[in-house]
Amino acid sequence: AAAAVAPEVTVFRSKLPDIEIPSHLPLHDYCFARAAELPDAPCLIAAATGRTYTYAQTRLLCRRAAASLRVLGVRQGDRVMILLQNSVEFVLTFFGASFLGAVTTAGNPFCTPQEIHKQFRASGARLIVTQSAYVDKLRHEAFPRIGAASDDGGDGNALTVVTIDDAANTPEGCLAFWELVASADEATLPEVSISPDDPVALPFSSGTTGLPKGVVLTHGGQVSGVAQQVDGENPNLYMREGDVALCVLPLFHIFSLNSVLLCALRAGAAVMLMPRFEMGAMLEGIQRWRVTVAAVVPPLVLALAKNPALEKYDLSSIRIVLSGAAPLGKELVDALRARVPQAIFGQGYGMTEAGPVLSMCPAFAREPSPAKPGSCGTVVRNAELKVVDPDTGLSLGRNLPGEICIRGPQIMKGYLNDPEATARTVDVDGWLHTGDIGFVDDDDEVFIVDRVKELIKFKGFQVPPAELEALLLAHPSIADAAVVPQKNDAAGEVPVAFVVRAADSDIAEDAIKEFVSKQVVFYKRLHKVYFTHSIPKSASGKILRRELRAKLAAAETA
Ligand code: 4UW
Repeated sequence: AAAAVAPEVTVFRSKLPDIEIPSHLPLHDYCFARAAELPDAPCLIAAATGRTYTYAQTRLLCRRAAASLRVLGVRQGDRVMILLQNSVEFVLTFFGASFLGAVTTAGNPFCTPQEIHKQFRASGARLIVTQSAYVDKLRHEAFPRIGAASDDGGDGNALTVVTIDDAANTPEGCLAFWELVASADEATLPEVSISPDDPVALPFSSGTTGLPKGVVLTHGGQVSGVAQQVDGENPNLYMREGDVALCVLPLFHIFSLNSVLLCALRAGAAVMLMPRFEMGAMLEGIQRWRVTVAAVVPPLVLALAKNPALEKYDLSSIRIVLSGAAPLGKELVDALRARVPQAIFGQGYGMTEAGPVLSMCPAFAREPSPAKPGSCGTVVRNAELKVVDPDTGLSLGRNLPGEICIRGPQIMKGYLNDPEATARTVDVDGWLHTGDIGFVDDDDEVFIVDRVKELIKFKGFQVPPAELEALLLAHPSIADAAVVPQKNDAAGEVPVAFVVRAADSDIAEDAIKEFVSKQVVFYKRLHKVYFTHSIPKSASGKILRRELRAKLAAAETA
């Protein structure tokens, strides 16, 4: 037999030279590397209170938070859950855990108790840092009883809950964050030896299929992911001291955590933390603190472009508008560009599992090069990107759409306790398969045109169809169901369901929608239910989602 010849692979790389990545450093030392040089530079700005924290103060408070967590029993490798809006306490808990070699899993505080519990249980966390407003969710029967480990009746299962509010408002059984930090002594912190392969963050993502899974991101991986954006002679995302990054996108999502918080700290910039999106407060904050780098998602660009109040604010400090997490159309950019004419608009393309950035707008570089409208920029440095035929797996050349794959030191270590899902996503050669369909053009720019994975994105938030399908199938009046994305101007995509009623059932659309909304966070709510006689499936039983999407598209144009 003829010797097998390896098929030719077209690999796309950055035109910028590779950089030296200090991946031996733990993430906290890497991110605070400039704290000694810039002790008095602003690091965190709490927009809600107007308080600012310098680099020296922030690093010290992070170490005190670490000492507090240690007093509460957190050890290397343990998981700590963060259930907070963007806040100083989020940052302190994240780095506090990192200093101990512990791992944080950040959840969306707006989720339902059941949704929070799934992440809590899967992560194996025993301690949650939250706000008193969310403590009732943690009193749900699914959770262990809240209390100190010593008064758990000896079963060792009590849940430690730390709340960030005024100590006077600490709910029963909970501990006050700032009391703990005030009495903590950073000098007691043990020396922990952290290897680049140790986990530091555990965001949840459904990836290309199925239910949300813990994505194991390591110290070395996150250092690499940040370095690819902001390190080197010619950083791809050029930030420096004096810059102020807008942090309004939730820190429990990887875009904000990595490309805003971690990147800004590494660069010596300040981070303006906004607890939630509120237009007036955001514009006020941008004006007051002279925000220079605004990380946004397309629905935020839409809201800004449409808002007449913009005229009343001085937004002239903004030099970069970085959009990601969902496609950004040219019309939308043009609509906002008129209001912020001095800024460079561009996109990054990220995925939780990819660590997160695959490609970034080259116009954000220190030595910028132009990007076309609609492009997601060029592949980051120290990484390889290829495009493969989704059916044959064979590599495709320029301008040919296929599944985008990425390889490099920044990608996830794998899914937590799920080697099968990991193997489906990262192949034996180390390529991470994104489930996104796109191409690379003659100028090395990446364009995303479609998605082959199951994921639905509502305003950039993940909506895993499998999760909604499981809820629907649990309803006695539903025989079968499939959930797919439908295009929507305001949200990008919304989840809609195809439902087969059980024999003799005449359940109505509203009843189904309500049944789902009671169990899920707002962005997972069904926007429409289409009743049908059967769900199209492949011979192996997989839902033929493409067929259902085509049906929707046909109905829209009809
Ligand atoms: N255009 C079209 C895009 C784009 C996109 C993402 O929730 P996840 O797992 O993760 C993210 C992360 C986004 C991100 C992180 C860091 C960063 O700098 C940046 O650029 C500004 C963006 O969204 O969802 C991953 C999926 O979201 C879609 C795509 O389908 C991807 O697999 N997606 N960015 N610019 N689609």
